[in-house]
Amino acid sequence: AYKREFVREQMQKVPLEQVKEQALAMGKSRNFYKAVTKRNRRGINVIAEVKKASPSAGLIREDFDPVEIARTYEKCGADAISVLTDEKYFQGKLEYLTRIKQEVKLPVLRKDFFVDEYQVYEAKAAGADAILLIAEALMPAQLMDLLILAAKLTMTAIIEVHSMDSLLQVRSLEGFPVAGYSVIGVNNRDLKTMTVDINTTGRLADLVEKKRELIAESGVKTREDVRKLKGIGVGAVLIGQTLCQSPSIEDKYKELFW
Ligand code: IGP
Repeated sequence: AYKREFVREQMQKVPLEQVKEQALAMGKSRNFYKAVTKRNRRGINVIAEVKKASPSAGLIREDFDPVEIARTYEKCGADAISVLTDEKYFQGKLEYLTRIKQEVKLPVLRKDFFVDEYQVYEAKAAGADAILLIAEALMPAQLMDLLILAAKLTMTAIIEVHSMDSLLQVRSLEGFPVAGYSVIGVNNRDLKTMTVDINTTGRLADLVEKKRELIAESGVKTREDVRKLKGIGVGAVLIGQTLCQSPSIEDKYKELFW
C-alpha cells in the first residue's frame, strides 16, 4: 500500500508519458532469461544481489558501495546482478541500478515491489533487464498485465511465489509462461513472518516442469545449501545478505560457489 503512495508521488515529479518515452528509447535488454537458465559448468547459476539493508537484518554493510560490489560479483563469475531499489525497507535506490548497469556487462534485475505499470517503464528507463513480480502481492490479472508489459519491453520477469497455492495459481494463468521472458522464483523467506526455510524451494520444485526456469531465493548461507539446491536442479540461486555482509565478498563468493 505504501508503494502505491510512493508511485503516485513519483508520477507527480515525472509523468507517465515521459517515463514511457524514456523506456521506449532504450535498446533491447541484456538477456536475463538466458543468464539464469543456461546451464554453466558449475551446475547452478548465480544472481548476486546488491543489498544495503533489510527489515530482518538491519544495516547489512557499513561501507556500502553498490558499483564496487557489482564489479566484485562480475569478477567472481556471477551470471546476473540483482539491485534492490526499494528505499523504505531496503535503503535501495534506482540510481544504484543505473550506475551498475553502466559499469558491468551482466544483465541487471530491478528488485522492488511492483504494483503499477509505471514502475515497469521506470525500470526499463533506468536500464533494468529484468523485474520481480510478487504473485502474492498482485491480483492475477494485474500480474499478467505487468508480465506482458515487461516482455514487450524485452525484460524478463521473475514471478515470485512463496506458497504452493500461489504457485498453482500462477501456473493456471492463461498464456503463462510468457516463453523466454519469465521464470519462477521461490522465496524461501515468508514475507509475512520473515522466517526463512531453505527447503521451501524443494517442496515446490516438483510443481515446475522446467526446473531450469526455477530460481531459489533467499536464505542461502553455506556451500551445503548450494549443493542441496543443485541437487534439486534449479536454474539459479538469488543470494544477497550472505555475500553483502561478508568482510570479503570475493572470498565468500568463492567459498560458496567455486
Ligand atoms: C536475497 P538473501 O537472504 O540472500 O539476502 O535474499 C533475495 O532473495 C531477497 O532480497 C528477496 C527480496 C524479495 C527482497 C527476495 N524476494 C522481495 C525484497 C522483496
